[in-house]
Amino acid sequence: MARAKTPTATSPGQQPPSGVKAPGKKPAAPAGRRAGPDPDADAPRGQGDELQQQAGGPRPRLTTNQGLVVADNQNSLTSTPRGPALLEDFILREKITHFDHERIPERIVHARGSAAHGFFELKKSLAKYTRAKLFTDVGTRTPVFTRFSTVAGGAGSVDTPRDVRGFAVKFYTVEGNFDLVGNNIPVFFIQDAMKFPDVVHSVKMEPDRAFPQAASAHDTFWDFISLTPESMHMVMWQMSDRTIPRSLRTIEGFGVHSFRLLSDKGESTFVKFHWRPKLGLQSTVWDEALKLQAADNDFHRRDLFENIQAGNFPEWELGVQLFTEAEADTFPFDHLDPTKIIPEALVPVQIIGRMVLDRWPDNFFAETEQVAFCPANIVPGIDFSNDPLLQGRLFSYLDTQLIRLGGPNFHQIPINQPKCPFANHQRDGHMQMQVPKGRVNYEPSSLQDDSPRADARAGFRSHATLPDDGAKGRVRPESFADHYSQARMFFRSLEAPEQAHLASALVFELSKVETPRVRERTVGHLLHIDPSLAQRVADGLGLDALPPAPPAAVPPQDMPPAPEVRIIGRMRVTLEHRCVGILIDEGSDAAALKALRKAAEAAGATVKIVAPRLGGAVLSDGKKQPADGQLAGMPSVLFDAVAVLLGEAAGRKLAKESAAVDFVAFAWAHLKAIAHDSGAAPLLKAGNVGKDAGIVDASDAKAFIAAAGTRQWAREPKLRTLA
Ligand code: HDD
Repeated sequence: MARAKTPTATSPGQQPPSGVKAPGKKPAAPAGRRAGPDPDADAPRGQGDELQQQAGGPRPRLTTNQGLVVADNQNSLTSTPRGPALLEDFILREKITHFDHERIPERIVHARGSAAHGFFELKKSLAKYTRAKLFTDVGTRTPVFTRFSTVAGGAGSVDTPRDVRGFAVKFYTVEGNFDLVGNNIPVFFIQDAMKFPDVVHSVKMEPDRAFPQAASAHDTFWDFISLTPESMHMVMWQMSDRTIPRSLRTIEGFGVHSFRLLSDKGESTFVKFHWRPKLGLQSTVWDEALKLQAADNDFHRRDLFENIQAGNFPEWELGVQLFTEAEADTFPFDHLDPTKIIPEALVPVQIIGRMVLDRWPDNFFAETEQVAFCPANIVPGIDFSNDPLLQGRLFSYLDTQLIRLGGPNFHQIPINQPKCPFANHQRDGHMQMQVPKGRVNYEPSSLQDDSPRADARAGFRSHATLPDDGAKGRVRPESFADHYSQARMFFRSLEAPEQAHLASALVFELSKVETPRVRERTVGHLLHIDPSLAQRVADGLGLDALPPAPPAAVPPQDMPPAPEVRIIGRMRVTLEHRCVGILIDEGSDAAALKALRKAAEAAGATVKIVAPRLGGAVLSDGKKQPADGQLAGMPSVLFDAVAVLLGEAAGRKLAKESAAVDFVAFAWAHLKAIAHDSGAAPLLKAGNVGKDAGIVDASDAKAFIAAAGTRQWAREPKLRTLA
């Protein structure tokens, strides 16, 4: 059927095709015509123009990548208004081509991450041990970019699975970039980089079915783990509450490997790096972590963003453990084995500075996605150890950036560039951004005085390490053979609730494993770690009998407890930089709300108002209080503590509203404090909320603040069966 041909907009200079009405007079819009943004316009206009005018003020003009000003960003060029698009439309082609290439390969591990800018400030000089200026010049602030990540999930996966968290810091020092690429756990699954592709393949989604995403609770992971005894210490940490953190602001970070510090005289001291959160450690309970996945996929990213935007800058102390080669020789384990920690009773952690993250990136892709960390990025005064995992990493990261960022010039991307001068004779390659001048791109040379030269005094020098005795070969050192002693030390050092969580986590994960022999093989290893743990997990799985323990190359030794591995006791009892949710509805007590909010804010918390309607509710004083979130979309898992202030009628109504019942029931189940008034009593009853030190009268703001700063561990045994 022939239809009227109606233009919707034209570009300046473009004449309307003959026989077509010029824009400016409103033609009847025929059915099925192309949608145009503004058929009434005298001049070509689109939605973009309107938005610009609404926002007001001059704007930069939209151009192509060649700088050509674009007249119409709404319509492609067609032979007639309803005719085919023309290949000639270079503006459309440029735009679509660029869009088609917007994605780059995501990281094979640590794909999902969030990052922030900040600084590291040195408080205590390590000049005796190193000439690295970032560790000698007290008071100096070195800019940093820090990226946190989960390990197993893809870039679009959730923030709160049970998983290790990456903790990677790029220090832009005056002597070049130093990357401390660590995790929130101080040990690793494997001892040798040769096994890295295997452990990663096993934890990622299974290759034939492409699930589960971002989860270790499946057959291939536990198959690998149960055949890899060296992973047992890390498995204890992984199954502990460390891998379900409440916030990225409440995790520790560890450099994992031993590195070397080198003094001016070339003397070497080993060092392990520790990041300690100023807010203390805090984790979720497992049910809370699961519900957070549904409530907010971006929970950790949003938490980091909102706190930085609010000026609640997250802060960590940097600590070091320093020890000599001679001291290392006395340890009952090999410090070059990345499955071992150095207990703090053996080598204390000294705090030397602090890191503050105070600026959210301007652009996620340009910075957080394109940042390229590499453990080989070190500065004079720091060197590697022979840890075989570290040695493999020194190769892998540069290699991965070549494929991920597309070529050898990724160091020129602004987020990766050193902030000190850099110059060499490397040239050309994909995406070369620099325009080097002159004839000389080689050395030795005599044609150009300003061509860069090596500097033996200021430059990087490796430690002159003496070779070990022994033959070349593919061997695992005997000193790496004890796989269970530190796993036992970890488990036995935990507080009782933490031990129960760990056992429950193992039961949860292994219950998802379909192959009985994999489950049983894993429980067999637990016998070496702690027979009571093996029994709890076997009972939780419903095994008829304990499986045999596999042979242990070295029988486990009892080590003194290491209290530093606990979370309980290392959480700060505070509401500082935490978030309180207050549920209100029509008729809520205005004075009580005001008092509670004031007290929570004075304690350093952010307060968010939750109501059945986003528009809010009219309070007892007749004034309308807008809400920050609607009840169904803002459940209590999002808060560290909650309060419920309800008038009599609203309390009775919400007691029949499942989102409101869940609000209080889950706060109770997740061991959080709840302040309430008498109007909220029917709701608390409907949510089966019991009584304990965490359930307080809303009029007692002081008691609420004290209870809200912590979790009610004593409540837990009343609520769920712990393995
Ligand atoms: Fe790795 C990324 C931490 C062992 C190979 N790793 C990556 C990131 C962190 C870690 C935090 C993300 C960096 C970012 O935010 O961009 N990796 C560790 C720790 C390890 C470890 C603490 C053990 C102590 N990694 C390890 C080994 C290998 C790799 C043994 C290979 C032999 N890691 C990589 C990688 C990644 C990576 C494939 C993926 C994306 C990237 O490097 O930039 O090269």
